Amino acid sequence: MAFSTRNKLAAIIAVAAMAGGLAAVTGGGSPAGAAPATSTVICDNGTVAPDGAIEYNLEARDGYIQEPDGNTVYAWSYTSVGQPLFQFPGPTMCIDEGATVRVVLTNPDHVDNLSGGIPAATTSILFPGQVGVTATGGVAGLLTQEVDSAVPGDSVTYEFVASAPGTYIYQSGTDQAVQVQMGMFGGLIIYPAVGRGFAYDGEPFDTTHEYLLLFHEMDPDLHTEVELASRNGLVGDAVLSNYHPLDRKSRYWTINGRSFPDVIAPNNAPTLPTQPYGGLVRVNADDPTDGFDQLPSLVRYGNAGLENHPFHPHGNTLRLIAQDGRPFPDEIEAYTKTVAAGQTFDLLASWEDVEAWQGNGAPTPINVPALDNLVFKGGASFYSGDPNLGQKQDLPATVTSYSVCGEYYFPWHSHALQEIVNYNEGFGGMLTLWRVDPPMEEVSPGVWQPTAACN
Ligand SMILES: [Cu+2]
Repeated sequence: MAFSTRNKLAAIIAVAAMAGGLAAVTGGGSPAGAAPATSTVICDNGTVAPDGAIEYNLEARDGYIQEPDGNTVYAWSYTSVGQPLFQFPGPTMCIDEGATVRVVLTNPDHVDNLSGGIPAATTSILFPGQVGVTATGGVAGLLTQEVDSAVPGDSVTYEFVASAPGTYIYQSGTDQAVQVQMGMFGGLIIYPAVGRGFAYDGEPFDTTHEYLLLFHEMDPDLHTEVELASRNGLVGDAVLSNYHPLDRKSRYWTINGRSFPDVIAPNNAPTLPTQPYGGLVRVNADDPTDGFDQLPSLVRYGNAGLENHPFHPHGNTLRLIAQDGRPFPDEIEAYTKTVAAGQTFDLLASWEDVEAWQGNGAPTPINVPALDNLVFKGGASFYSGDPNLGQKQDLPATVTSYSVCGEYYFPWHSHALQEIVNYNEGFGGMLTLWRVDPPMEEVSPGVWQPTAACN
């Protein structure tokens, strides 16, 4: 039980600490007060080709992304053909085990800074972890077949059978120190044959709470060099002639292409038109006495960057079930996991409501700091005013609480603390929150729904 009391204190400390950071950094996205309900993974299921293959038509594109400090960064990525806007990172491919996957990559004519193709000479896609990938068309590159921008209409077709369920990334296989940093990566999820409610065989999760967190970092100086070269009409290898990967100094660290606090804005936030994927993690607390078996949330990590990132939640440990799309024989209690460049992890996140913190049980002895001693820097807080889950109390009139229904918020971030900044200003960068909502409610016999006030 000491465990739970510590958690509760951690929640209070966490919200007090985070309030200042949010107030100090105004982002392109809306802070959590906008009830970011829609941060679950957005699946691109592709289209079914006449031969039954699941087909994706992707093109290399350039465009701009926003950083919370007001900077914009020129970037490259993969975008579905026909999609009007550039997107960063590329679409998340969701595939069922056993499916044949066919990805056709093109690089349209580069239109100077108007979101056309990328001005690199060649580009490509690698599918790490997939077995028997074939690549046809284009020109032979070092690692795979590449689209040649000198050949109008050139394309490469990659094909493989989705044989191993799990979490993967896909990324450029061409001049990777440049192209992957420029943003040419995306997520790939293969669901097991038993169904999309399972991470792996025998690992069920709450399908309304599935999250993909893709890590990446950028040196904007290098992006600017590439942008200026393309604006000056340089194409192909000339674009990269002033690009020195060994001089790289990262300034922005992102989750799903966004830096905190933009990370916690909802999916498809209109203020972040080219960065559609949110990164807030949500969990419904499990009340062990209520008769409802709350399944855990599934959180998928993928590191598409060049640096390793030690990543951890506050408030509770996680259950690590797989690495690089390969399940462990037994789950492992996990706290800080260093996610190496190119690596993926699958973790289950849950919250045991062991003391009926939603206010229905006996009061828990806990010393809550007096309100005067809680820091409401900038007048903003994630604290509800009440330590019990699902309860709210009045806060000082000068304080705006982002708490919707008395839910808890905890940081979940890179513990390389120089990475939770936006160009040296904290809090920012590779940081998200997780939000613990009260247990589900039985609205009629056998029918369980999230607490209405939390939606
Ligand atoms: Cu921490």
